[in-house]
Amino acid sequence: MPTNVSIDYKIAEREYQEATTDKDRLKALRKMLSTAPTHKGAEKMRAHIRKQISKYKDLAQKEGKTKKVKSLSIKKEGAGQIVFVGLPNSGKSTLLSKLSKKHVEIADYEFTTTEPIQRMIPFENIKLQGVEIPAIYDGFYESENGRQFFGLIRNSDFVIIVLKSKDGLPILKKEFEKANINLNSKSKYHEGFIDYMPSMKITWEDFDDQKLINKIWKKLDRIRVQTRAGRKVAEKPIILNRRATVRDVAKKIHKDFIKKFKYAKIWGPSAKFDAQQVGLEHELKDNDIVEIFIK
Ligand SMILES: Nc1nc2c(ncn2[C@@H]2O[C@H](COP(=O)(O)OP(=O)(O)OP(=O)(O)O)[C@@H](O)[C@H]2O)c(=O)[nH]1
Ligand SMILES: [Mg+2]
Repeated sequence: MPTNVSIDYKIAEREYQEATTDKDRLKALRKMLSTAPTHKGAEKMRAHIRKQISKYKDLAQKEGKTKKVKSLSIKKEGAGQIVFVGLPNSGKSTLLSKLSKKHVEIADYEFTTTEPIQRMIPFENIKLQGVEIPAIYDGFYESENGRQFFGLIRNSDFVIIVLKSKDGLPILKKEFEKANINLNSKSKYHEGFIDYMPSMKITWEDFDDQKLINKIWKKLDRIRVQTRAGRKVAEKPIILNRRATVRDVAKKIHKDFIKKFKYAKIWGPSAKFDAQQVGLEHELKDNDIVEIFIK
């Protein structure tokens, strides 16, 4: 996939990913085609867009005749949004209920959960947002809300694949491929038509593992940092991406803090000793405490 695409193309591509109706998808795809690179190396890419256009042309016509789809989105909250996906009756609700310690409807028949449900999962001094996605099956992507549910997954920070047995994997793989989501990535990024996302497979034997949330948090690729002013340490940590620096903390507190920055003092895993003085480029670690001094 050629990467030297124009800004206009990137904007059109974003519009395509965020579109919630086939009509909007079609509009965005046409924009993508008109702004795509014209050189020979991009021929495959243009052919792919053309193919998508003809597909959505059909779908958009059908959509016009049926009722409008309702919005099934869930607002992001907490230190990271984790989605639970799996086949029907694979134990998604059971796991979400265990981790959140809250009630979730569980039943021994299939398709108990028909719309996304969220429960906050407490972990030490933070909360993660757990979201159960209705069961995935052969043909899920093409189903009424399939693309919208995949939109939710795409927008999340981490995917947990809940498995009763490994037999379920081929179906899941096929549906995720249709949605252009690759789950074999260490971090989340987007390239060409594909969304790369971090994920983790969980089977029923792992359910009682108290270390599970810890493991999920580590794989989320984020860190939490508490700020300090004088003797007071803020209770609620700031959530940052892994490899974040003091500069990122300063930026989050106040936009003037970078200009006025004198030095910072740090405590915790990234500090050589308590109250070590560091500059803006110092890389932080999970559970650090930072105090910023300004001019
Ligand atoms: N033996 C055993 N049964 C389990 C375990 N976890 C879940 N179950 C059972 O598996 C069934 C499925 O549970 P749910 O949690 O509702 O599954 P789900 O994936 O949310 O199902 P849908 O929402 O219908 O897609 C229930 O009957 C649970 O009691 C487990 O660790 N061991
Ligand atoms: Mg369920």
